[in-house]
Amino acid sequence: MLALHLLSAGLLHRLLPSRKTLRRILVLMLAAAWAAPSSAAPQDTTRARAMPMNMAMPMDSVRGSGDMIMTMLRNPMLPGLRGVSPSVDPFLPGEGVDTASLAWATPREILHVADGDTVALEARIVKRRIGGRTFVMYGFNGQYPGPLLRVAQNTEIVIRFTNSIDLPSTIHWHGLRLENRFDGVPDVTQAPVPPGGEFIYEVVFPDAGLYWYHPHVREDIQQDGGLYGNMMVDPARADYFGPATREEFIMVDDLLVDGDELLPWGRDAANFTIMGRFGNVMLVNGEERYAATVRPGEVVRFFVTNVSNTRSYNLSFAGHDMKLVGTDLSRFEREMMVESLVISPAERYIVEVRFAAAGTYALLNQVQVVDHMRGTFQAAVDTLGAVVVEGPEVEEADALLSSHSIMRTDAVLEAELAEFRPHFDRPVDHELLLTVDIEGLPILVQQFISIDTIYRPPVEWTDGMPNMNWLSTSNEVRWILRDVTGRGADGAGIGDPRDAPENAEIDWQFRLGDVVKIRLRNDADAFHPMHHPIHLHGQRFLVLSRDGVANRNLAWKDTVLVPVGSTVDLLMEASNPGEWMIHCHIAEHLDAGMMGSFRVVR
Ligand SMILES: [Cu+2]
Repeated sequence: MLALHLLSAGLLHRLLPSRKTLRRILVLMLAAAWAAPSSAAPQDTTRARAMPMNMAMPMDSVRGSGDMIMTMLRNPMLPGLRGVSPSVDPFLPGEGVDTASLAWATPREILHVADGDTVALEARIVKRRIGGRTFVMYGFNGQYPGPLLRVAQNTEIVIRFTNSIDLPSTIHWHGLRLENRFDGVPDVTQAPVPPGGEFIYEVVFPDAGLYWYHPHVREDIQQDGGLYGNMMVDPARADYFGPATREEFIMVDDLLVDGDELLPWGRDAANFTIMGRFGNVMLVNGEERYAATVRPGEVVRFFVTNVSNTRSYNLSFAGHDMKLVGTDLSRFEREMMVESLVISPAERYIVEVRFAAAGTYALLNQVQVVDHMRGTFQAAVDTLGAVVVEGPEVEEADALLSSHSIMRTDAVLEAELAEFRPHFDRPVDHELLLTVDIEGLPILVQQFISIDTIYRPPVEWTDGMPNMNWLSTSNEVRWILRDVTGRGADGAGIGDPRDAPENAEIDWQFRLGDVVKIRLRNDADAFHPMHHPIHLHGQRFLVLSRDGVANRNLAWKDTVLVPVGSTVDLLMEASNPGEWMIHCHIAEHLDAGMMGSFRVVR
């Protein structure tokens, strides 16, 4: 087996039989392994600790797609791979810290912060109780999620950040067009803040809406460990939002639990780098179940943020249409009713839901699950919580019914977009191919991943190959933004595609005020293609089109989901000087290199 490790992927392809034949062999091997799990996989607890495929999980905490993951993880590893573990040492938060000395995390507070105020945010090691088990995790000011900072548009505040965790850290203010030196990118805009260190951020809020903050160092551990919080920027315009009786802030997340512990992260590099780290426990605002109680006739404005490392969601409130109002940096041109909301990591959406009648309505995540081992698709539903509607109808129910049925347009946004419309049909300025390079994984894993690309769902809603994924680390997997500008459809039009700048080599420069068309193309022929939520720092962009189909309802965004095989055209306004990141917001893809930068100069 060790000797086989040394073989390169290229050599493998020449030596081994066709994909179809291999798939048949693998399926037979898997069938044999599944037929005799107890003899093939001894339930030794020390090995279970190291190998997630043997771990046990109480079924009461497992639902829907989480259930799917656990089923996969409990299956024995491919024959020939037992005892193989990732090429990184395990890491858990707070190793060596006396758990008894740690404070229990508390639910988030809402901090109303006025112009010029200073807020202290401290990243701490905390104890959390989730599903009857105690975990050592992280929390800003000891809270889950971190404090919700509520500010007025066009204000400026100061954040005194103290790093009291066991890793270097920073805070990135996701979506804010703030001064470059406060963007929180380690070794680009600031030195990482060492454990025990401090950093002062000056944070401005030029755009109304919903934002969030999180570390920009090892997000796969720190953000996943609980370091995230929302920022709500209340609009200067009184008519920005329509009538609603209540506001609810929802941060959706998932956590990967292995028996009584969290499944370890990689110490020096991320594990789970192919698909990203999918959790098996769904969390809303850090709790296993979301619960709200409203009265009949209420219209609730939900502010939704996806803070998961990799999981995208398809959210709905059973039986209720949602009015789609806003997203990352603005409202939509036109409000519209939708049945469900697809939200990828780091995106935000603002939706309004009218609850007419008494009852209990589940908050659902309804997705299609691909089982890469069996090559099958199936529907999966997670219940993330519920809204209970009870009591007497609210007095303003009739007025709310009529206002909720009106789809408003944003005249201010329309006027602003008029300046940009002349640029909509211009040629593409820059084109990035989103792809991957995998080398050095065990031969069977490499082959399986290669074969598995026969199934290329546009979005991977869950992890259909968790064992392979767990073994893949940033040492073997390199996710790539490849600048193929002017190189034609396959990226080979002009010059050798291998010479195209990748990730850190990308060196775009724009002038302040430039309007730039950026094409993102997700390579369906990659070794293992995956969707990518691509995030641009410090600027705002419009999603002009998907696969050549024009977007007829625009909004300013900072993060866009690019499904497998899709081409998405963005129009970016270079409105903020500095050196800014463009990267995938799947935390493990970022760790595995999927980041470049561009400069905006005056
Ligand atoms: Cu990605």
